[in-house]
Amino acid sequence: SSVGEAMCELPKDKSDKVDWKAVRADICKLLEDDKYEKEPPGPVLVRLAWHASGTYDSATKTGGSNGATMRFTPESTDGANAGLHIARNMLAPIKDKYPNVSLADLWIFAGVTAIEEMGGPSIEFRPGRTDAPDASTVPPNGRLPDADKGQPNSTCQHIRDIFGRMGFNDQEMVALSGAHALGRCHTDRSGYWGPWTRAPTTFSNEYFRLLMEEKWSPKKTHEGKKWTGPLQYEDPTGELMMLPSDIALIQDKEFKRWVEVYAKDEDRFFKDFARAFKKLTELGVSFPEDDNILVKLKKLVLG
Ligand code: HIF
Repeated sequence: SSVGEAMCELPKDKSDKVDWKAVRADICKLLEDDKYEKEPPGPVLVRLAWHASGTYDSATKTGGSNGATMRFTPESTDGANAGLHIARNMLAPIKDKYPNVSLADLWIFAGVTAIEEMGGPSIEFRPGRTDAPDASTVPPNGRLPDADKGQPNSTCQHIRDIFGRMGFNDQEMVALSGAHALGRCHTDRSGYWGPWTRAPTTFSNEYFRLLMEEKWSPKKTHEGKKWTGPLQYEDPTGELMMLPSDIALIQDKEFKRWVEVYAKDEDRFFKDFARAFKKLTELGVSFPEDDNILVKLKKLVLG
């Protein structure tokens, strides 16, 4: 019957044949590689997973992590993605070793693994993303957030516009923001400088505690000279930083309410973050296991 034929033609999900434990072990090896002692790869891998996902537009159902479209222009040249070729190149040998893993899955799996290995919550990972064969589904540039858009009065609006487009509410936006406990800004990538916390390879609620407890003022100098970069904030030691979009979270009553919650309750932060990050990285992805319900139903009916 035609139904029977359709069943035979169902695409075989290659990710079924992947030894994900082995892939994970190779990602862990990369995270600990002495070659990157000065700046461990964890944070930039998290940024890759987020930027691959953060192009999603719920109105047109375009963008998102499916497709691994950041391999193609114009997405690879979006200013917001500066420096992410470093993360993509780090993962290339792992892709070569496991040809059945899509790059789209690998970028997300690496980010999720990095969060867990840096002490964060475990985040449920589902494989099933496929790689777009060409640039025809690349989203337009400009969908990722700007750290200083709308200064000084409508930075919060910009954050709500961008993350609202993906389908997030205020609480989820603040929960996600805690990932800035990780990593740092690079003057040759974004123009900003410095880390948010003193433990940039430890996932914790430190970002929220620093936002609440430190006095943040506009950065004026850098290494004894006048700071000529974009507006950013620094703590009294000048060693830590916040972007205007980070400071916006304590300038808005609704956002600040959640900053306070997460500063006080790390378990709550971990729980909410894990859920929001999974949602972020699954935007626009349809998983074979969703289809499997139909396959099972058909089998049940047809025997
Ligand atoms: Fe980032 N983010 N982010 N970010 N981000 C940078 C670095 C990291 C924004 C701007 C920047 C999120 C939201 C926003 C990480 C993870 C997440 C940098 C510095 C900028 C400018 C890049 C560089 O110079 O290397 C803005 C405006 C955001 C919206 C408000 C997410 C929540 C916090 C979604 C998220 O998960 C990580 C990790 C890094 C560190 C990368 C590194 O190489 O160390």
